[in-house]
Amino acid sequence: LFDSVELAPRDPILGLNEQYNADTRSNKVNLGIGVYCDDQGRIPLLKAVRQAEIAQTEAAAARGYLPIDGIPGYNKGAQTLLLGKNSALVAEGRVLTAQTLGGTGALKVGADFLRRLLPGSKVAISNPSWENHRAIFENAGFTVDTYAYHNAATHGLDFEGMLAALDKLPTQTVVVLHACCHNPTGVDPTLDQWRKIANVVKEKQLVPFLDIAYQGFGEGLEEDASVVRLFAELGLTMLVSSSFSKSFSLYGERVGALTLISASREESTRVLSQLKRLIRTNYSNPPTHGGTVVSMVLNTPELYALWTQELTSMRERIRAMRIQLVEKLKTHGVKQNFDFVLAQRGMFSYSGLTSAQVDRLREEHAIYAINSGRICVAALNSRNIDYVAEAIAKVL
Ligand code: PLP
Ligand code: TYF
Repeated sequence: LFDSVELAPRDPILGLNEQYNADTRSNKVNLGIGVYCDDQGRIPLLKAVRQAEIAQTEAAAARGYLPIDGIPGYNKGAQTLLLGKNSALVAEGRVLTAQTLGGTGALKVGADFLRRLLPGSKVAISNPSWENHRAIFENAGFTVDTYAYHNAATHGLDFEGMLAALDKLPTQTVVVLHACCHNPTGVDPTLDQWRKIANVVKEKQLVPFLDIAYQGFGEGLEEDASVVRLFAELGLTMLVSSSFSKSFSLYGERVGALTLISASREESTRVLSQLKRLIRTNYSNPPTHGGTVVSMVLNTPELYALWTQELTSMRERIRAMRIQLVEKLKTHGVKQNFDFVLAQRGMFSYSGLTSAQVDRLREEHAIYAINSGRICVAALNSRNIDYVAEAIAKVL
């Protein structure tokens, strides 16, 4: 039966992670996968999460099936994070949310839904983008093209190129946009640039699919939702995939949400019924644990306050690492200007390192980065940053 099955290529990021885990060198550093580590190099268990988990364990609640679209308080919490406390759209019943298996699950459910709705449409993702974007939409049956995004020469945004590319897309093309903390580059448009992007999306009748996997890691929870709110204010109907994997440090719990903004309450009802049908025939309903924890944190004022403090600490630690990396590269004699690292946001930096330099970092220094030159700044800490800066200086 399985004779003809070919070996599939590994996911470039998860594959590199396996290679890192198998490396026996004691000085190894993993700047590959996008995971936030604290200054001790560990994935933190947030205090707010721990408190919610203790309360949940003490409550010894039964584990019945959740509704197909998940926990109502969770979905409400996800909507509030995106659109704010007093959203008119929410009040009008135009916003619908389903708890999903991570941000990946949200993208997948959204992709399957759109494929049925728009069989003639293509998808456009940024060049470059998170590798899984292409894979998810292709796997759902779409042809995936790219729009210009990163300018390697300036280490910034190719804004003119991006606008021109979006302007050329056929009507009803699905455009995947990173709402903040672009993965892999760390380069985000300014709010003013986003206004122009949103106008093109509206004029050209493109279908925006905003991906927000790092809310709170850019400028703050509210600030990082600005792009979603900007699109919403323009009256655009759209899809949004949220991931709480990073912001709650709950990677393995698969906590995400798919939110759709429709034209009316009545339309929302029809759309949600179709989403539920897709989910039912896929994984039936989401798991209880992570969703319950996130819902408790989002809906309990004290836990919410604690969580936002912890999220702020994570964001500020990454920022401090960016500053130190740039300083230490200078200390180690690097002449190139790395100040662009300070302008990037979120967990990642497109460092400008070549594939050959990344290979040398791994082979000679046990430092793992993505071949594109992407490094995870959130994996730097006070113990490894000198070593990393020195090694980068050596391979440059
Ligand atoms: N979207 C982007 C841009 C990401 O970087 C990630 C990272 O994992 C995801 C979506 C998926 O998130 P999750 O791990 O919650 O599936
Ligand atoms: O980009 C990253 O490193 C994270 C983690 O298939 C990730 O988003 C990477 C690859 C993948 C799933 C998650």
